[in-house]
Amino acid sequence: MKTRITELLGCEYPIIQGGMAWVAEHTLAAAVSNAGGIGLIAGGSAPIDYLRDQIRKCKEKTDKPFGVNIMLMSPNADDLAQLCIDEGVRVVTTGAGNPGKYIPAWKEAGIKVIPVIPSVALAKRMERAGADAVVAEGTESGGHIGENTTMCLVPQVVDALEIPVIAAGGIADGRGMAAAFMLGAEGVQIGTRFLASEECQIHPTFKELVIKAKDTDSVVTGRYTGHPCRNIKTKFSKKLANGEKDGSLSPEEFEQITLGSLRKAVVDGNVDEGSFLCGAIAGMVNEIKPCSEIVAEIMAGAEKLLAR
Ligand code: TUI
Repeated sequence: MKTRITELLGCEYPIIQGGMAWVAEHTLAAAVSNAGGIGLIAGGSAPIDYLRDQIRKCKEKTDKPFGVNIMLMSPNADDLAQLCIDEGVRVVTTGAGNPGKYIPAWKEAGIKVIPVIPSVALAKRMERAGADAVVAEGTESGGHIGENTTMCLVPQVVDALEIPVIAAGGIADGRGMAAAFMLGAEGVQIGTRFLASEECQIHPTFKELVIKAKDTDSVVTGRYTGHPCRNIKTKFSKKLANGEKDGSLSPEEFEQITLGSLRKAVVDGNVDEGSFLCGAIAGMVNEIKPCSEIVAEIMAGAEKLLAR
């Protein structure tokens, strides 16, 4: 399948793996790239040496293009942004903020720049700032989210921009991909489906929570802190949601008890104190498979529908 996204990124299929903080490390990224998509390594709030090591290890595992996600709320985003230039990274996606100040240097270095955006206004700003494409991310996504849904956001962003649009949020199979293309997207970004992949290095408890999740098993917490996050429902995330609703947990207390909670979920599988970030589509993810099978199934499903 050829779109402006496969041409821009030099990949076989227009499927980009989400740059999930703490989750998206080099094994997963290399597996998705080797499957024909674009794997991403998440910079998150990682130390610079960790990300450098991950980029180099990924290059050892694949000769296909892969990228890095820069989480702009990270205190060391400046250093991680420069590292991408120094290490010859080919694709950068960004999240949780406006990457405008980094775009000129990334473009100068020949990096393809793809900001993740939750609104038309920010999408337009990113196009004007020189972005090569955008990921229009609906509120169905896992992690830090905006308010608009994929179904509403994607066609409006497509109408507002000249550059290609990648749809994200609630896509986990060929039907979702075909639907996104009907809305005008030329690529999809997929996170939750890859959580339940063989190559994903998260704690087995995290994978089990994804596989067991039903349609109603995701919850958004932290709206009152200004950083709403979609999680799998657990005792911990329900406690946060209730504390927010009934006022028993102040925003400061919320920030305090969620500090380090991504690591506790991903590395320790700690269901009492961990935040298991996950999209609303988890109910449809029921089996752990290799990334190559996941990508092949999504592509086969989408191509069949789009050929009708
Ligand atoms: O970034 C994400 N998803 C994430 S980042 C993350 S780590 C984190 N940990 C604690 C608190 C917050 C984040 C977990 N999941 N997705 C892309 C995304 N970007 N969603 C929403 C946005 C966004 C929001 C505001 C992008 C730009 C933006 O701009 C505001 C401005 O500066 O105008």
